[in-house]
Amino acid sequence: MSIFSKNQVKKVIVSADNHGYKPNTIEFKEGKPAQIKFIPKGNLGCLDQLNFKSLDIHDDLNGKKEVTVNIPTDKPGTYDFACGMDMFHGKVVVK
Ligand SMILES: [Cu+2]
Repeated sequence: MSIFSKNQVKKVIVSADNHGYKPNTIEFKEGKPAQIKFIPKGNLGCLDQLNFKSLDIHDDLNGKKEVTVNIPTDKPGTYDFACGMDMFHGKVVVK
């Protein structure tokens, strides 16, 4: 057993392009540190804006290699995210 395993951050890569987010549903375990790395690809259109309304996170993907979002896992819950025009959606489930 690694001494690092308990606090190791689980990272999930989500690609964003003008067709949406892949994957668009991400699950994390309650109590385990969690991050999503958004990787912008190609022409983003309105996906250049990333909004996690329930976490009050609003970020700009445009021109970036990656954008990391820390997900709180202290309690179970669902956090929706969306593009700048609220057309493309994804969700994060902590359980
Ligand atoms: Cu959009």
